[in-house]
Amino acid sequence: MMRLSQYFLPVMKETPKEAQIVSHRLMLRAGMIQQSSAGIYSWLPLGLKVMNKIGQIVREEQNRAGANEILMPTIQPAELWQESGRYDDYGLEMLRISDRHERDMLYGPTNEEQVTDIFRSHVKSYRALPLNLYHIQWKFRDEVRPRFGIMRGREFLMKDAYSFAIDAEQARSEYNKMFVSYLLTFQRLGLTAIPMEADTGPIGGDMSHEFIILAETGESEVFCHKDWIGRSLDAGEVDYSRDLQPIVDRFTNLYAATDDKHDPDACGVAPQDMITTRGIEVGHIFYFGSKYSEPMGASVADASGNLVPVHMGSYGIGVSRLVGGIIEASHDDKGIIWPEPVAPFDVVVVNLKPGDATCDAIAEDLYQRLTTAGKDVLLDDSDDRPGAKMAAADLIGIPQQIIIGPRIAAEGMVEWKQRRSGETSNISPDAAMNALVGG
Ligand code: 5CA
Repeated sequence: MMRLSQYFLPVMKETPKEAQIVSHRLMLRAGMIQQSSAGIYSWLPLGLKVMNKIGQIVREEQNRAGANEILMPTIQPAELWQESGRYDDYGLEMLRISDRHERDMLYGPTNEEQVTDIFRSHVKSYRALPLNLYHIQWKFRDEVRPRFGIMRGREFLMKDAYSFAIDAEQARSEYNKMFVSYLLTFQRLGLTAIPMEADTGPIGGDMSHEFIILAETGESEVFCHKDWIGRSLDAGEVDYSRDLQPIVDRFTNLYAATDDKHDPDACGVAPQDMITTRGIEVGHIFYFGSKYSEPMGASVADASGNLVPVHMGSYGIGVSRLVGGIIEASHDDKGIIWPEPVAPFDVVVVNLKPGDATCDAIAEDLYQRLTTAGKDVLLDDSDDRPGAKMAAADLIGIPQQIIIGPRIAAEGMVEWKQRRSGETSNISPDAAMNALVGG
């Protein structure tokens, strides 16, 4: 619950010139973020609230899949990366720093080494496996071309999970758990994210999928079968204690590929069935066996007592990128349209004429009643012009609006507007309670 008069929501009327894509423009206009330097942003209350909601959904689905939440530092010692051999390989994308004792440190671009160090300190037997550790933490990558606001930032929030398994078969089953949990996570966020076979880049390994949402402004060109549209997985069908391979097969049998993997001759999809568009990578999962465990000595005793390096995988979700990705997938010419699960508020009550006794009474009453009924409500009690207030309500994309102007208030009515459909109707405050809360 929040009163706009007490909320820091620096909405902009003009379209910012520096923003090339719609999500960046809308995030700036809706007062969600502010640039600090290239690719580095402050998160303002509205932006932070949405990002936290996304983070919480990601967390719930990771926990459901059996992963353990931890929190590793942003600053890591260079030694760990020298052990794995990546200190030199990672190149200019890694921000290297030294502390007052001139020890080499770095701002983590990812955490394979750090988590392998935690693992090897504690786990000595196959009995503790499989194990999956994850965190939601800031990363820094000194991208050559940071752009599109928080979509390709230098500092960004990532969920990264790391699985440890005794052999390739157990590793595959860990991979499958994350694969399926990603399908459910993105679905809860109101997105269709399509898993596509992918290159592994600096993370390495030989099995990998990118999860991509379709959007014209995406950075990668993608090709997928038209039957992908509207596909979903029923959460009730997922039991993490069982073999998930049939579900994974179902979601990998239908063709989808990024341009670096696409082969028009071998894809087996008729041209009229193929969608060619662009996409945003919101998640990426990897299986890389013993790439880190071997050089770093992360071995455990197997059932016959032999020491074997563990099989690892890592699984990323771009939590801050998703804020922009969701806007790319859900907006109109008036502004953002938040899917309900990530909306910063459930309802905005717009009092068009604060100071008018009737408007004030109805607005305050609905604000209290909706809040008591468990809704997160923003009350626009500001002194702006009515037109500006209605435009701001559309811009910030809260799913339900209750608009209270002096004319209809005098008749004891309010206007109920649904942001997505644009449908409006004049109803009594009691009917509004019914419509928004039910019962
Ligand atoms: N260690 C692995 C998995 S945990 C890893 O780092 N994978 S990644 O490089 O593919 O990144 C995971 C996700 O972070 C990507 O899918 C993307 O959604 C997000 N991401 C990567 N780079 C950026 C960036 N510069 N700005 C915003 N999000 C990014």
